[in-house]
Amino acid sequence: MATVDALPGPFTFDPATTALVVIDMQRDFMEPGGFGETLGNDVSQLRRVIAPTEALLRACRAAGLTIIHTREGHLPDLSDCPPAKLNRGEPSQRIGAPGPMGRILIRGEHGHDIIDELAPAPGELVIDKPGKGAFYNTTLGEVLAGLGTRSLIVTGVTTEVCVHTTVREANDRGYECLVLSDCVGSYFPEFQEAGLKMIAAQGGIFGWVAPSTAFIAALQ
Ligand code: C5J
Repeated sequence: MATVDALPGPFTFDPATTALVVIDMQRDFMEPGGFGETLGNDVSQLRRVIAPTEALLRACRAAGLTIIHTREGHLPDLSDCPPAKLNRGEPSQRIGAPGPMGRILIRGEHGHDIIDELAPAPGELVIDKPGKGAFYNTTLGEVLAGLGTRSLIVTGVTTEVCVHTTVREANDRGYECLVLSDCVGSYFPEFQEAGLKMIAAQGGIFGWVAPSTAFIAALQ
């Protein structure tokens, strides 16, 4: 077992039953011209997450940890995108509309894929998800059950949307979740701060929070 100095208290995990989940580090959220920018966001806010996540991936690969990447996106015919999601934003820039990186948030398009810096290594799992949570309408639950996973180390974007939704889903399913504060990002600094506080408040109501350096130190 290993222990990380975290909030609201020590996070103890067994690397053999722990998986790193890297959420939605896609061009569509991270680069100009994608889904994130069409919703009016400043995508440069997310760039600071890349370097610590690269270091984290190196450490997790060296330690032999299970690594899972997720991508948010939809089928080309949009049959998996409910109107409540589709009808957001300016009509010419909605999900499925053509953009500089291909159709916005559509599987198989350049913008939908993970940024080059954090590209999955051979053998790492990639879970495509139509929603904000990584468990909704995906095989993630079955995959984790098959691996005997008990703890999740969660990173990615955005803190208050897909990271929060996934951690809440995971917590309800019995996983212990550690969110790495410097490896998650929001377009809104105030949401980043509040989003992290919400996880660890109330005795760790749905998880723990620590910097990636503390997790890497515990892993070694
Ligand atoms: C959003 C995400 N923000 N990956 N998706 O729409 O957080």
